Amino acid sequence: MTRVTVGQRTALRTCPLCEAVCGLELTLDDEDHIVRVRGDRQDPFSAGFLCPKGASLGHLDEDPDRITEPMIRDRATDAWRTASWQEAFDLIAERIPALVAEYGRGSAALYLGNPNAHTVAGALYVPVLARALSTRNIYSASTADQMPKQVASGLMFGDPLTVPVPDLDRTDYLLMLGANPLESNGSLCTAPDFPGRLKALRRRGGRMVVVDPRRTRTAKLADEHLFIRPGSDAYLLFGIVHTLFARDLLDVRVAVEGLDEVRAAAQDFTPEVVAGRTGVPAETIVRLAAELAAAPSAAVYARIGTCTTEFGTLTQWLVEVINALTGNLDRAGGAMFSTAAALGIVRTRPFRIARWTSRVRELPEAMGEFPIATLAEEITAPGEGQVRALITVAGNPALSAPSGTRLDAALAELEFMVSVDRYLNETTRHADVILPPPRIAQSPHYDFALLQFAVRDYARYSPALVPLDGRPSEAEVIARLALAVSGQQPEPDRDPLTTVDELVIAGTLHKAGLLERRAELVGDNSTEQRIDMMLRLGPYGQWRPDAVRTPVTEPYGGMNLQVLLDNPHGVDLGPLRPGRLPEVLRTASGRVELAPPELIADVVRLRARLADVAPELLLIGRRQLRSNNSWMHNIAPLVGGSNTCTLHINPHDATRLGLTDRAVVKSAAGMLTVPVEPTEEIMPGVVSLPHGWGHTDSEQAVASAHAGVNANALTDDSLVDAPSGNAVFNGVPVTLTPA
Ligand SMILES: Nc1nc2c(c(=O)[nH]1)N[C@H]1C(S)=C(S)[C@@H](COP(=O)(O)OP(=O)(O)OC[C@H]3O[C@@H](n4cnc5c(=O)[nH]c(N)nc54)[C@H](O)[C@@H]3O)O[C@H]1N2
Ligand SMILES: Nc1nc2c(c(=O)[nH]1)N[C@H]1C(S)=C(S)[C@@H](COP(=O)(O)OP(=O)(O)OC[C@H]3O[C@@H](n4cnc5c(=O)[nH]c(N)nc54)[C@H](O)[C@@H]3O)O[C@H]1N2
Ligand code: SF4
Ligand SMILES: [Mo]
Repeated sequence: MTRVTVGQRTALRTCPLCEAVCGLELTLDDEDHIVRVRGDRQDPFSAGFLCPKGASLGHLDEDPDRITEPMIRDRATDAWRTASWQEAFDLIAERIPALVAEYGRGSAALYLGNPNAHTVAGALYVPVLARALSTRNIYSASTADQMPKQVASGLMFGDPLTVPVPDLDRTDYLLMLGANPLESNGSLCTAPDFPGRLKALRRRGGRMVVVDPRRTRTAKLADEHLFIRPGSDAYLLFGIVHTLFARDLLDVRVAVEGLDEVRAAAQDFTPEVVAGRTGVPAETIVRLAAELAAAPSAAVYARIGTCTTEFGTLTQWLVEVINALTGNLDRAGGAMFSTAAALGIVRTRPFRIARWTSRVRELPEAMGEFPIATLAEEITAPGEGQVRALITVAGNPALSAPSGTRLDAALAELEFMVSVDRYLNETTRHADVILPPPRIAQSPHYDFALLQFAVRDYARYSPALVPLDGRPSEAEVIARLALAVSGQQPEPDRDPLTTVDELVIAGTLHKAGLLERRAELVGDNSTEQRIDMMLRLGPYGQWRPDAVRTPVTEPYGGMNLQVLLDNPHGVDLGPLRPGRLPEVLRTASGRVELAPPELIADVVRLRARLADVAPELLLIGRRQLRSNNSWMHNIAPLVGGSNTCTLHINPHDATRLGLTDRAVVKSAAGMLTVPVEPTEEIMPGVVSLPHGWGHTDSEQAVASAHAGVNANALTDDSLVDAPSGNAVFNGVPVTLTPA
C-alpha cells in the first residue's frame, strides 16, 4: 500500500499516452491535483512499468499553458479571446451548416489525430460527428501511420482490424523491422514494458534480429542487428519469401489461397538481386529464411519505419506472407490475433479498397478515409467539392503531415475551422474556434482500439477520477459539435450525450434481439452503460452464448462492466489463443488470401524500382523516449538532453560533406537548417530527423524555448504508398551543405 498523507488519496487509471496501456497509481491531493505517479504493480499486464512520459502525467494534466475554456479568434486582428460554450457552439452552428448549404456536403472536412485512439470520446463519439458531417472528406493520422498494415490485413484476412501481433511472451524468434519499442514502447503490438518482454525473450533462449538503418537501443538489445537502406524492406522480405520457396522450407498450416501466385511474384527477387538494393548480404537473407523456418516458433513484426515508405503495404503484406509460409500464423509463439473484450465493429462483407477516390489526385479511400497527403490540395484547388471548412479533433497535421509547410499555408485559406484540442498550437492557431477537452483526470478511460492488438488478452476500465465541475466532458463536446454541424440545438431537458447514447444502445440491442434487457445495463452514466453493453456483447460477454470463459468472468456469468469496476487494476484474460482464423476471417474464400490481386498488381511498381540507383543521402525519422509526436514538448522535465531536434549523421558523411555544426538540408519539398549530431549509430548514406518539432511562434513557453524544426517541411506529399495512400516519411532523398 502507498503511504498517503492527510488529504491525499490514491486513484487508479490507465495511462493514455501511448499504446502500451500501462496501469498507473496516481496520488491526488485534497484539491484533486495529481501529485505523484507510479506504475500500478497490481496491474496484471503492466506490473508496475512506467516510462518518463507516464511519470509526467501530472504536469501534462494541468499544464499552465493548456486551454481550459473555449477560444474564438478574430480573423481581422488574429487576436484570441475566451468565450462561453454556448457562444462557441452557436458560432459553429451558424457557420458550418451555412458553408455546407452554399458549397455542398464535401466542403466540410474532418481530421482525426492520434490521441483519438486513446480516448473514450474518440472511440465512441467521433463516429457520430463523422456521420453528422456526412462528408467523404475524412482524414486522419492513420494515413501518416499504419494504414498500410490495415490495408494488407484487410485484403488478406477480409478485415482491416484483424491485424496479427507477434506473440512476444512465447516466441522463440523475433524478426523486427522498422520499430524501436525501447523508445516508442511499441505500436500495433500493445505490450506494456516491451523492453522487459524482449529481455525475457532473450533470457529464455529466444533469438531476436532487428533490421533498421540505425543501431537503435532496441537493436543493441538484439542478438543481431542489420542495417538496411531506407524504403527497401519489401525487397528484403521478398528475398526471404523467394528462399523459402527455392529451398523448400514451406510449412503452411492454415488454409490459404494464392500460394502459386506468391511463388511467381517472388521468382525474380532472389537474395542476390535484392542484396544490392537493401544492403543486406545475400547469404544473410538466406540464413534469415532458414532461421525463421527452423525456429520452433517465430514471428516477423514490422512497424512505422516500414509503413511510412513508398512500398508500405507490400512490406506489411510480405510480413504476414512469411508468417504464414513458415507455419507461424495463428499459432502460439507466432503471429496471433488478440481477443478484445469489448464488442468491435462487426464486419459482414470482405474489406475493399478504393471504393471511391479523392477529387484532386484521385487517390484511393481506405477505411472510409482519404490520404492525409492530399488534404492540402483538397483545400487549395478550386472547383466543386473544394474543402472550405475543417474540423480537427486531437490532431496537429501542420507538424505531422507530409509537406507540412504546404498544409500550414492551406489551413490559412479555409473559410472556417474548428479544433477540439488541449493546446493553441501550430495547427489550432488557424482555427476560428478551439474547444478544449477537460483534464485527463476528469476523463474516463477504456482502450477500445489498442486492446485489439494486445500481446495478452486483457481489459481495464478507469472511471473519471475528478468531477467535471460543470464543464463538458470531451464526449459531450463532440456530441454537441455533432449537433452544431447539423445546425441543431440540443433538446432543452436532455443532454446531447444521453441522446446519442440512448440511440446507440437501442439500435445495438435491437439488432441483438435484447432490447428488453436495457434496464440491466449498469454504470453511473450513459457512456458507462454503453461500455457495459459492449462488454456484455463482446467475446467474453455475459450476453454471448458462445462466450470465452475465464476464471475472472465466470463468477459474473460472463464479462460486463461490473467485472472491471470490481477489478480496478485490470483483468488478465489469458495468453493469446491459437486457431482463431476460422472465427476472424472475413474473406470471400474463407481462407487467408496470400496473393490479393491489388497487391500482386503493385509488385510491378516494386519490380520497376529494383534497379534504381540509390540517391547519395536518404532522410528517415526517429522517435524519442521523452517525446510524444508533436504535443509533449511543453513539459519541462521531459525536454532537453537527448530529447532535442538534431540531425543524426554518420561521422564519415559529416566529414565528407564538411559538416561540423549546422547543415542546410534540401529535399524536393523544402529546406531546413538543423544542428547536426554525428553518430556511428546511423548507417552511412542515411540521416535522421525526429518529427513533431518546429514550435516557433508557439504560445507554449517550454516548447517554444525548445522549438526545433518541422521534419515534415522536407517530406513530400506528392509521394504515397499506392494501395493505401499512406504518407512517405522514410527514404526521402536529401542533399546537405554546411550552414
Ligand atoms: N516525419 C514524420 N511525420 C510523422 C511521423 C513520423 O514518424 N515521421 N509519425 C506519424 C504518426 S505515426 C502519427 S500517429 C502522426 C500523429 O499526428 P497527429 O495526431 O496529427 O499529431 P499529434 O502530434 O499526435 O497531435 C495530437 C494533438 O492532439 C492534442 N491532444 C492531446 N490529447 C488530447 C485529448 O485528450 N483530446 C483532444 N481533443 N486533443 C488532445 C494535442 O494537443 C495535439 O494537438 O504523426 C505522423 N507524422
Ligand atoms: N516516446 C514515444 N513513444 C511513442 C511515440 C512518440 O512520439 N514518442 N509515438 C507513438 C506512435 S504515434 C507510434 S505510431 C509508435 C511508433 O512506434 P515504432 O514503430 O517503434 O516507431 P519508431 O520508434 O519511430 O521506430 C521506427 C524505426 O524505424 C527505423 N526506420 C526508418 N526507416 C526505415 C526503413 O526504411 N526500414 C527499416 N527497417 N527501418 C526504418 C527508424 O530508424 C526507427 O528506429 O510510437 C508511439 N510511441
Ligand atoms: S509506456 Fe506508454 S502507457 Fe506506459 S507509462 Fe509510458 S507513455 Fe504511459
Ligand atoms: Mo502513430
